[in-house]
Amino acid sequence: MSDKPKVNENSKQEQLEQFRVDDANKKLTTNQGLKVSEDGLSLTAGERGPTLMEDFHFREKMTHFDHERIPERVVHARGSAAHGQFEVYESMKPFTKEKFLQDPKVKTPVFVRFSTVVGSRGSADTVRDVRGFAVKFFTEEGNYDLVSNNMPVFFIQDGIKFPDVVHALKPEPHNEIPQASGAHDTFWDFVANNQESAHHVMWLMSDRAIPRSFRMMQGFGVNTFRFVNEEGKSHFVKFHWIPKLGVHSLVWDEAQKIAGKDPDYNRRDLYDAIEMGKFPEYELGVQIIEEKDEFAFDFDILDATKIWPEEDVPVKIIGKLTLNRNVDNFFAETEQVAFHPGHVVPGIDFTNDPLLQGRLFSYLDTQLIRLGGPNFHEIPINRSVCPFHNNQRDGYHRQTINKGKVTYRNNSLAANTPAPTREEQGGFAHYQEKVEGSVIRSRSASFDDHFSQVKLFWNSMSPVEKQHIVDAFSFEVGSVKNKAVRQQVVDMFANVDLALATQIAKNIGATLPVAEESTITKASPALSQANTIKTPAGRKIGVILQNGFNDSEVKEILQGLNLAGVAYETISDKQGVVSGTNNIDITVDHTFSTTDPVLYDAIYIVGGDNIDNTFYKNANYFVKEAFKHYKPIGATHEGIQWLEENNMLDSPGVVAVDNKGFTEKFIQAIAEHRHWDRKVV
Ligand code: HDE
Repeated sequence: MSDKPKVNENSKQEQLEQFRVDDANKKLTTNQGLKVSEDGLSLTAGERGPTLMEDFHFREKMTHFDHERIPERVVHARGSAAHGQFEVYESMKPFTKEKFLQDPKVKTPVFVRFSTVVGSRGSADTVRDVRGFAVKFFTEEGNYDLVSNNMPVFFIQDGIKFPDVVHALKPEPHNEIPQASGAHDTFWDFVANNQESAHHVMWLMSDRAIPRSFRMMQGFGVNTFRFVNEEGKSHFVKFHWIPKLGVHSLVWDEAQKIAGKDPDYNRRDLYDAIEMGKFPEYELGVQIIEEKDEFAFDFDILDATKIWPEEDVPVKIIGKLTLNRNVDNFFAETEQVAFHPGHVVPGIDFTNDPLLQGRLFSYLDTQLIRLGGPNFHEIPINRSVCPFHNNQRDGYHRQTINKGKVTYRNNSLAANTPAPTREEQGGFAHYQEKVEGSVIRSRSASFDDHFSQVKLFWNSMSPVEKQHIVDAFSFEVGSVKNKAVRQQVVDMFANVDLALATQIAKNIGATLPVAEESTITKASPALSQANTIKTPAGRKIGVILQNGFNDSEVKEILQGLNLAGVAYETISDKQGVVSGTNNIDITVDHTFSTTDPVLYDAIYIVGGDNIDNTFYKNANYFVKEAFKHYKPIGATHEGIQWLEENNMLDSPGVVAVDNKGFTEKFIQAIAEHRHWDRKVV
């Protein structure tokens, strides 16, 4: 590889291309390249005799299989990833010298992995949990990892408590129950005894914890970083990813059902969207605080349990991330990718945020055990697109064949190379922050307020969001067996809002809390999903139809939906095709038994002229579930009659008209996502 890299959006794909292998239509060989004459019978002494040791093909095949698994990630084990690119809208030169943030013409290749945190690799996608949003930028100066979550705060303030919170949250150790859920004693015991967790817990009880799609959730860098410019001037910075499709969630009943009906719901959604060419997009936003304003806020800007309210520190949109290619091999790419907040490039640096400092140790360490040694940077997905040279050698699975005999510095045999690069010439040099202090295990009092911003969050929620939070607490804390823990949680959240805590107490049979009402009235509208982007694009609807449907009308409606970016699947009682009144055939994607209403954002009920009782009953189930989950329902012809029978016709989000205006009205209803003002009994 040349030492003068030219990175463009294809650089990573070109690099990966040399590692991609297509085994189809090839001869079967051993790993040594030997062609094999038989693959289904082991070598035995006689037709009914024992297997022989010399069967190297059997031994190689079985041994490789026996070693297929690697340890799953200790957290964020379940994930899905995609390739893409990042472009900056305008030069960020005044703030940072990061090369990939200078020139709008530069498209930087990226690899992004989304994840849940608590569950094992095979757990369901739609559990109540934080979502990871880790982005690896392959820049010309090396890899930069922005390892984010879909919630802007964290449970703890200091990295040293991470093993504690994760132990408490993971399935309980004596019986490994429950999987991928915080609804158990140890988690809430941790919460009640670590009150700094209040803010994050509130986010976890909110709709953010059950995102509709990875394409419809925000990402937050959580920790406070630094931008450093050419002049060496530093600004504090927080990162935000904002999805172009808006921020949308499932409802709890739906999330639980999807966990059974399609545990791969979010993974499939991401994969399918990219296969269909509906590339997910997110804008990158930054909040910037000048060094002189470090102490200008009523919270500590280095405290990861705090947000910087957007109304006080505006989010500046600076670029766009597009995911445009699925992985070819899940293990090689998604499983083996190794993120680390310490993978930085010149222009970005750390702060003394004590959570970040803890992370800087953990991520490198965890890769050593998970990926089997110190050479994980050589795994194709992890390789930087610029060259790397140093005196590190050997170790498990080393692939580079370093030439020469000099593996040390200082040396004269290789003219003292590989040589460091001075900062002015592009070498990374840590920001020269002045630090002083006694060696101490103690935290500044500026980290002590654990409730004001939780109240800010609560105040910012819409009535529906508030109700969902109460319901979530009632389910989660209600699942705790230990009554004392339940009571402690109620008393803890009385510090946030008395009405909230009282409602939880009533629902879970705890003693009503006694506390002074918080006096904080401030709200941050940016926190509410009610204020998010509303677009029909990216949604998937189920179309229920049967032979004898009005085909020309349906075709037109489906085309209209397609143009608005809405994907659809057709559902009937049998596989094959359904024929319309003018003999136009439509392929059936699903029968009532291979899909479920919870898997769609909306239902369009068309009907047909051969509706028997079973079809009617199945279709009714789809409509009723969609109705209950506040989803848009569209109906024409027979469909209208069915809605009438169910008393749904005049409800918000139900579009039932036999005329030209249908498509437009239905699209508007779909864009709304959910119709909360609907009366659901
Ligand atoms: Fe992580 N985290 N984390 N984390 N984290 C890991 O690294 C850790 C934190 C996040 O898709 C691990 O490779 C500590 C905050 C994501 O591969 C591990 C602390 C945020 C991913 C680790 C935190 C994150 C991880 C496990 C507190 C949001 C998945 C496997 C000091 C900004 C990356 C691995 C992927 C993964 C440690 C807190 C995000 C153990 C010690 C805050 C998205 O190293």
